[in-house]
Amino acid sequence: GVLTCHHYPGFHFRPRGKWMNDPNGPMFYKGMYHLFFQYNPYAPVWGNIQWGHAISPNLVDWLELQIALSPDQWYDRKGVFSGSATILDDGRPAILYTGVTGNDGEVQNLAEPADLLDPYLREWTKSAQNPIMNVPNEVNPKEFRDPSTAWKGGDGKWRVLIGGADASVSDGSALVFESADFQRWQGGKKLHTRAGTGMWECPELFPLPVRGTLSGDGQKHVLKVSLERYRLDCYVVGTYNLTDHSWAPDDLSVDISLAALRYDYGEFYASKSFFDSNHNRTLLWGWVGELSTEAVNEIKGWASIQALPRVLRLDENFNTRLIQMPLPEVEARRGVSYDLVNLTLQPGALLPVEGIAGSELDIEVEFGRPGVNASFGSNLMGNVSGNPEHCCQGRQRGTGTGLFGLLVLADRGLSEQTSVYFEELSYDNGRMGRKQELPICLCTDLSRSSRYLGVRKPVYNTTVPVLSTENALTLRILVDRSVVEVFAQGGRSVITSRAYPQLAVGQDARVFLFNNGSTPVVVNRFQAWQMQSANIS
Ligand code: DQQ
Repeated sequence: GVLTCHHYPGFHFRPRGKWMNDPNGPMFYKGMYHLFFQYNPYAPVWGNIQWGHAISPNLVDWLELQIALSPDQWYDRKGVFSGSATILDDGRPAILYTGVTGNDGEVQNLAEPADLLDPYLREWTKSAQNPIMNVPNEVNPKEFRDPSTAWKGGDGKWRVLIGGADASVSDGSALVFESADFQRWQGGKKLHTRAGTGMWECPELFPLPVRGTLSGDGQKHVLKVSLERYRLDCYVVGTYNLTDHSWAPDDLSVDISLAALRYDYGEFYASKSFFDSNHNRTLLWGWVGELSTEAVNEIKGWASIQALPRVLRLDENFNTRLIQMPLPEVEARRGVSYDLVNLTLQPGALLPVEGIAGSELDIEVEFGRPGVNASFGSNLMGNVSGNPEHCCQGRQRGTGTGLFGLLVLADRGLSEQTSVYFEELSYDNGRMGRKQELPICLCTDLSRSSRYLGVRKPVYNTTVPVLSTENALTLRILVDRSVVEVFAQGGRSVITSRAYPQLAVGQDARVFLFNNGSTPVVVNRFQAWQMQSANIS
């Protein structure tokens, strides 16, 4: 079958051209948000990479502008790769980006607005000094890319991170370059490195305020890298030394690796944060790819979207973790709504929600926790990380005391359904002779999400740490035609996925509540809104 226009998102950014990947250079400048992105205007596949550009007053409605940076110099003729924007002391923005040379060398370049009086900053001038950094000896010159936003230290120097790997592309690192004037850069020392993690793409280091503490300098610094080898974005909360400008993870057991925490346990990569001075918050963008094959993308003519921006903050309860919540501005798109309270789902229940339908929805639901166990949380919650083996495998393992959630993008006959659910497992640990509780699992099961061929339908899983004092589990689900973004327990765990229904589109896209566990589950509150599409032109 052929995929249809039903899958084109309504309130997620994507350009009118064919292909997009990483978000680049997000910033707020003179009342306007800017988003640049890795862009191929000619084909719905990666290639011809340049910087597209769009602006927005509210991060929801977007106006796409002309190409900001195209491959027109010897140092970027094979690609204008990822980079970031920095607002300089006098308020001027500057862009640092990676160019790919004719022989695949990766070099760092500076670009500045051609006309500061143009509020849209449509034209950018590349510096006559480009390229502006030398690749360190121990770094592979073909694996040296993706400058971060720069930060200024107490010593008055700008510092920036570049991603790198060694000659065998085995050890990844984040390299620091320094500059007094943002024009000439020196250095290349490692801020952080890990053997065997492969190339570190799109590294960044950014502060987040610590609430409720008066200790230290009142902030933590988060290192984020995109692990090319595993195609996942992981982060580590750590401490930045203001004197020697070093940084170290707070908890070494969750240092950058497969054991580190991830922003998202679904389809989400090459993310980039920025400080939104308009609202005093840190926002995160991320590239969400397609789960369809290249052949299918050729037919439908476009590929990739940007995730809805997320607000980032530190988790006060689990101090190595971040909380992520969808951009509050998107709530202005909420239209017709429907709610339910105090609904008991008996074991085996599968209940169509009759009051609302659609393929653009915002849903909030709170479940009472079945079988709350006082010992739960205390001994296991501290070491939740990575992907648990026991999650989201259906009922085969152990006896489910909980397996409940929602179906979205489901047709009435349920031949298509995207299943989002919690799984609270308990299994008999024979050796210990007692029941042990596992952390709560969060699952997005796409295995029945589409009747079309040529799309991948994985089951995504992760865990959600839950305090023993919390007696409810919450989900926030944003459904946007082919996008399903799930934020569990107030943003402690996130899974973004893509689904391509054939039947479950428009008013035929229904919502169901279900309980496949062996004990009743109470839906304390269910609220859903139909979403109005954004203006993206
Ligand atoms: N995408 C860019 C690179 C970056 C990668 C090229 C990450 O700069 O390392 O399109 O997705």
